[in-house]
Amino acid sequence: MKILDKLMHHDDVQAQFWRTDFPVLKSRVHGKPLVYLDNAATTQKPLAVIEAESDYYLNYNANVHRGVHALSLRATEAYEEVRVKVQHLINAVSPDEIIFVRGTTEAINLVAQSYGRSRLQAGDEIVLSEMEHHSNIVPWQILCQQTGAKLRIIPVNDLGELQMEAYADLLNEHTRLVAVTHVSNSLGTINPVKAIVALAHEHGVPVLVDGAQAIAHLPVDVRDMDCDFYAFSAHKLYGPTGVGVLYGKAALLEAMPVYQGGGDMINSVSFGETTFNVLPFKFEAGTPNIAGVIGLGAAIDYLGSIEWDELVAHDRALLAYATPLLASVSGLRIIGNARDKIGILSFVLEGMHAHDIGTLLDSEGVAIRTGHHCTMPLMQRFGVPATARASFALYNTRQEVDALVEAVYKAKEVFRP
Ligand code: 7TS
Repeated sequence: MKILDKLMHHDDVQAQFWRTDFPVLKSRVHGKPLVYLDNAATTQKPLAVIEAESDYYLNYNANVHRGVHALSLRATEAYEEVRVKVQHLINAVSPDEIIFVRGTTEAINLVAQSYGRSRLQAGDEIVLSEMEHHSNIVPWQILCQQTGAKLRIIPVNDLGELQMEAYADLLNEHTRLVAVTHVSNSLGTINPVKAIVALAHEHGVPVLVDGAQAIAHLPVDVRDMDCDFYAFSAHKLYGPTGVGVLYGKAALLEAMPVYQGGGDMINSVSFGETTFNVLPFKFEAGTPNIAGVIGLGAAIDYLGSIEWDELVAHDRALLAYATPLLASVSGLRIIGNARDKIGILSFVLEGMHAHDIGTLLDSEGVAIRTGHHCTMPLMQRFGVPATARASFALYNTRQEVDALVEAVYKAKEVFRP
């Protein structure tokens, strides 16, 4: 125990050091030091990311892929360098497999409307799980309305884990696509994506993995996972909002029809016929979020200065510290107790609505998210309308967990009958 304490302490010292890179963490809220535990919604940004974006606007703002002038060339170079950084971050084969989009949501809609709409028809089936975020449900429902395909749902057990036997049973000759989350945003569950992909591939079915919650918590290797598509948002990876990535295997992306039409995605246009650009530009219509992409590059560089082992160990240590502390609060139930999970703690408190917990915690400076977390089917599965959710990032400390637990006790006092 002593050794564990020491290790955890070392871990906290490290987090205190990382904190200094994030200017907003010095803020006070309602006169209290900010305890930011809403990282699954969006992470805070290190100064390096903020400066990279402003450096672009201050020093070389220009459009990409179109100008021969110096600023445009510099902007294009900076933008394209990030594609290579993303390629290395997720171990894609080629930068052509990296499509810049608005975020996870747009990445999934792109696959649904391009890949899905061109290939699916009535009677086909798409397999999702019960723990999906709405952005990995609704695009498929729209596709089902358009094509007559049907959704099949992998159930979740009481711990919040996918039931793999049920998944195996769902795969059949009608299955055309599997779309599952790598990590649940409401439960923290890490899904066995490699096994999920392998099983689907046995049936010749491609798999889209929603990596929104995984990308900042786990090393991601799309080649090892062998997924066909992988989607994530920069803003959950210490980067800016409004930008994200769709990874797709080159052969699949090549064969897919274009998604949006406009500038940059064409080869030549006449009123009679338009021919399209090559990968990855074929899927990037219009002026992209150049500053956002450059900010994403800075976020990847920032994370590159930290060992994954350290990040994962810190996340696990915080979760291991916080879980028993919260669980010991009388009337508190943790939703999501998967054996393999990241630092996300969803809970309900007897006799209190989640929104009241959120408001009372806010008055103590503790920022958490409350509600259904865009996973309404999962809330139904657990028989709750909403949860309160604390989610950790690299800069969170045990001290902050203590502040959370203390604030929960205070909130309970307010609601004592
Ligand atoms: N998929 C998962 C698993 C998510 O957690 C989210 C966002 C998305 C997709 C959508 O990402 P976006 O960047 O396109 O919006 N999740 C959350 C959350 O848990 N709280 O706020 C947003």
